[in-house]
Amino acid sequence: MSAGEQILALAGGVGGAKLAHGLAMTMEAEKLVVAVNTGDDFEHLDFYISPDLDTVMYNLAEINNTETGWGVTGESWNFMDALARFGGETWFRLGDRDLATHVERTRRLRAGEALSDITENLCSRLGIACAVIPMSDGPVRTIVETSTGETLPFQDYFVRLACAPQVTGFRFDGADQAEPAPALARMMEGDSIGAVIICPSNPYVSIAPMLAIPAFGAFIKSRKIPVAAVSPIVGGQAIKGPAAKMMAELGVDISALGIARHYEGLIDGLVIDEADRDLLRPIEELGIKVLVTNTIMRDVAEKSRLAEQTVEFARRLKVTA
Ligand code: FO1
Repeated sequence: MSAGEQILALAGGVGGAKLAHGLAMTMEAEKLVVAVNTGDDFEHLDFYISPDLDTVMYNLAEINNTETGWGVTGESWNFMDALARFGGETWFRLGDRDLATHVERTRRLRAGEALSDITENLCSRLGIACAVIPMSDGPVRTIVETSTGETLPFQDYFVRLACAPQVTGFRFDGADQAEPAPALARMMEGDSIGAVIICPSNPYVSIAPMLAIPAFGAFIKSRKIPVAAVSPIVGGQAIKGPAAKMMAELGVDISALGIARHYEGLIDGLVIDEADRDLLRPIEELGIKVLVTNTIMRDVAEKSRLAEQTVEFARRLKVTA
């Protein structure tokens, strides 16, 4: 790979998976590397579940469940129904098809394979041509700090309690000790990456866990390579998920400007929606270049168009610090 040819996209959750899909549809496969958050991973019913890897993988393979935003399309729930009859734990729903991913991933992890190797193999079997790499092979676990003083493992907060607790902060257990997955570390040491794109993922629980890994954060913060983010907040609302609720609870302005301030010093450019055009000036005053376009990705055409525009914008950016 020639110098600067690759794009490193940081993704987690539905927004990240959608833009990753757009990137995969519009770029040559060898030029795209998608690094995926694993802070949401947990062990459940004795399976190792990696929700963001699953969501990115299913979206890129075009087998994602568009109704739920997670899991596989055309899903059946016989396993869950049977488990419910035994009084088993059903708050985290594993569909019959999705279950195959967790069974196979867990088996290989227990046999000693690295998460990144397993991911590479599962993606290849699903016909995904670009690189999809977990942020780390080592464990990093997002812990949600709440106003009652209680701390919650991420999936307890997100799924079991439906994001109801008021958040005061986040912790990423294990991040200090973690290294980027080997394939990512090699890319970060080389010169193939020409730009980084932070997908419209939740900045607190999808992107922050990656940046909390020292070598990962140092690479992004080194200011050697231009970094562009796509705002997950449009018209004062999160397109999906609890980002806006979290921002409110953390006392942050729920807007693309709030996102710009959050990423200030880290990004050179921010892609914002037409609905937020009036924020162009205040964001530029932070020293961040702005691209205003339609950022809602309802279909394949909208994903591809946003992906193309974001790549072009990111490649044109100059490192500002
Ligand atoms: N999210 C839910 O809201 N409810 C579920 O029952 C659920 C099950 C599930 C199973 C496998 C998987 O890969 C993801 C699943 N998710 C579910 C989504 C997931 O937990 C979150 O969307 C992410 O962690 C946030 O990005």
